[in-house]
Amino acid sequence: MQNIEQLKNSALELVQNSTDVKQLDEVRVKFLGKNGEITSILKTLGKLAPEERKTVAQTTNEAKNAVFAAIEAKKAELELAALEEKLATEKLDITLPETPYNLGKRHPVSFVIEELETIFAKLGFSVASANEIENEHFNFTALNIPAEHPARQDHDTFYFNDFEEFNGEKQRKLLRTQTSNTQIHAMQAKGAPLRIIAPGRVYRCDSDLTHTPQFHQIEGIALDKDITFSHLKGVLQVFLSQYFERDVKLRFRPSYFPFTEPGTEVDIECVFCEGKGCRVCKKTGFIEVLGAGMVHENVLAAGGIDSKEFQGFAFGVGVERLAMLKYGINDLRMFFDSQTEFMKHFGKNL
Ligand code: 2U9
Repeated sequence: MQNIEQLKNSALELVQNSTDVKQLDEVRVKFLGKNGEITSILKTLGKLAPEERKTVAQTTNEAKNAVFAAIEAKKAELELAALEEKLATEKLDITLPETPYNLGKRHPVSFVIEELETIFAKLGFSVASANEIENEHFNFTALNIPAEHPARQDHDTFYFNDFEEFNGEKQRKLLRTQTSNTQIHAMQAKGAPLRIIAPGRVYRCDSDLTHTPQFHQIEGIALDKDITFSHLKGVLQVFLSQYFERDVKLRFRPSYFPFTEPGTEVDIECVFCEGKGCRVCKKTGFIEVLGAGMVHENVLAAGGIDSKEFQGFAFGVGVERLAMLKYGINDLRMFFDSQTEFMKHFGKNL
């Protein structure tokens, strides 16, 4: 019993004299470890006479608990002291350069599409999409573009060699030349009233300074019982003013598109010279931005819509063109060159 008391006292002394956590752990192992000096006494209890066993066990357990509690308390004390010392001496060098990393940027086409989706969402339009591989019916016939129309000729359209059956006829497959197939599919699937925009990739066999074989469009359509040309004017006024972040002045010129009647081309007052006349607007004060009109009755019929009950407007705009005008990008081909410098300059942080 005296031995146990001595053992406890020497353990407690070693605990108190420990100056770091490692030393403290050595004390724990020495007394309370698997073969520790206090643990060993507990293991020999069986050899003692029953009347001795109880008191020895009790005293040993008390010693064990006291040493364990002292170790825990000392450990907390040492850890706190170490932390305080670290906080007092450690200096953070905020002038060190950051670890360099190359974060990508969003392509202007992507963020312009997102900007326009946000604007049109506020006007009650939802976003629709359809396949880029289409057949002649959905790309041309349904849009009132007759077989002899120049846009159908091979030089404007990328055709595939294969055909698919539609309306009992063989339809040649192609890469869509505008996103309008989306609206035809939506009319057939959802009917009217309908208010959607169709952003997406389109393809035309054309390549020069101002044309690339692949580009992006956003088209929109609004069908209801009482939609008029005034609604078209109002929607375009809000859309272009929000996009260009100023109160833009619009000019509507009569124009012809097979899928609209009447049709119009829409200009904005030149964003570079504010209408005074400059090189960009060729001294006219206006820049052409989009085409629009009231949806042709043949197109409504192709979408399964009764033109006696429903009518509406549609418009189409080139995404790259809008991006060039707002962000001062002067070469269309830069959008597709995959030059990282272009993205660093015109891209948007994610
Ligand atoms: C349906 C009915 C009507 C979409 C329209 C235009 C006029 C137009 C051009 C703008 C620049 C194409 O990218 S561009 O070269 N688009 O001028 N687009 S009306 O009319 C539709 C579309 C779908 C069912």
